[in-house]
Amino acid sequence: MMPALAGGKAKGASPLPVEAERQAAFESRIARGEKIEPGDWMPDEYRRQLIRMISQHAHSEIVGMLPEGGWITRAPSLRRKLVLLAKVQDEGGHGQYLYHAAETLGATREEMIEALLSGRAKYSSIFNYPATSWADMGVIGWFVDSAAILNQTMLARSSYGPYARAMIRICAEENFHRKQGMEIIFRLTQGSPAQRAMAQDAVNRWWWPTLMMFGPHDADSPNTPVLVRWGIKTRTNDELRQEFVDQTVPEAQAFGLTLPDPALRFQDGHWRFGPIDWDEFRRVIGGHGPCNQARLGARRRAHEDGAWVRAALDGYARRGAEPPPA
Ligand code: FAQ
Repeated sequence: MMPALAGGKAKGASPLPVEAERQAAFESRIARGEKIEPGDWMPDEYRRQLIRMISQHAHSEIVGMLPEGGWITRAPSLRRKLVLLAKVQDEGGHGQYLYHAAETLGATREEMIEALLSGRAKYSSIFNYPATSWADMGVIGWFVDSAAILNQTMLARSSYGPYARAMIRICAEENFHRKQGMEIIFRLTQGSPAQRAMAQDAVNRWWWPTLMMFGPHDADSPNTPVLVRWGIKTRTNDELRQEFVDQTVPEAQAFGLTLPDPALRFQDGHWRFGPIDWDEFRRVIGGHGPCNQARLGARRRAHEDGAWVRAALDGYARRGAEPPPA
C-alpha cells in the first residue's frame, strides 16, 4: 500500500550527500520556475505529497458528483436539467484527469480507489453535507465552485507539470459551474418570498462548511510548509480563504442575501470573519459528518455495480493479447 494514499505526517529526514546534491538541483529547478515532469528525479517526500494531494483531489471530484447528482431528476426545467447534468459530468471528467495525474507518479488506480472505498483516503469535507433544496444547486456552484477555482488557479502554477496542466481545463469548466450557480441564485432572489427564503437558507447552511474547505489555519496546517517550499501550493489555506470571503461578501450583498456571521466586518481592506468551528471540521474529516456514510455507501455500490464493466475490459484486453486464430 502506498502510504501517501492515506495521508500521514510530512517527513523531515535529512537527505544523504548524493541525495542532498540532487535535492539542491531539484530545488533550483523549482526556483527557476521549471516544471517537474513524471520521469524526472524528485524527492520521495515530493512524490508522496503529490500522490496524497492529487488522489484526495480526484476523490473529491468523484464524491462531489453525489450531492448535485441527486438533483438531476428533480431539476425544475429541461434547461436546468441539461446544465446540471453537464456540470456533474464535468466533475467526473475532472476526477479522471486527476487520477491520471496521480498515476504518472506511480500510484495505481486500484490502490487509489481501494483507499477511498475503505475510508482511509480523505476527500473534501464539503461533500459530506446534504443538498436539501434546489437552492443548494445554486449555492454549491456559487460558493463551492468559487472556492475550488481560487484553490485550483493557485494549483495551475504548481511545480508538477501534469497537475498544473490538468488545472487549466478544470478551472475553465469550474468557471462555467460558478456562473450557473450564480444564475440560479440570482433567479431565486428575483422570485417569490418563498424562493428568496430558500436561497437564504441554502447560504446559511453552506457558508461555514465552504470556509472549512480551504483547510485548517496556516498555523495548524502540517503540510503547507513543505508544499509551499516545493511550489506544489503557491498560496496558503488562509490566504485563499480570505480571498474567497473578500470576493463573496460583495456578491452576497448584490443578491440581497446575508451571510450567517455576526462578526463579519470590513477592516484594513478585507472582510474579517468570525471563528470557524474546527471541531465540526475534524468530525467531518474523521468520517462523522452528516453524509459520510451515505457518500461512501454510494461510491461502494457504484463500484460493485461496475464490476462487470471492469471484467469485460479485462477479458477484452486478454483477447487482444492472444494470437489471432489460424
Ligand atoms: N477536507 O496540512 P493541511 C471541488 C486535511 S474540488 C478534507 O492544510 P493541505 C470541485 C488534509 O488533507 C475540492 N480534508 O493539508 C467540485 C490533511 O490531511 P492528511 C477539493 C482536509 O494538503 C466542486 C489535513 O487535513 N480540492 O470542490 C480538508 O496542505 C463542486 C491537514 O491539512 C482539492 O483537493 C478538507 N477541506 O491543504 C466538485 C484541491 N482540508 O492528508 C464537485 C487540492 C484539509 O495529511 C462540485 N488540495 N484537509 O491526512 C489542496 O489544495 C490541499 O490539499 C487542501 C488542504 C487545501 C485541501
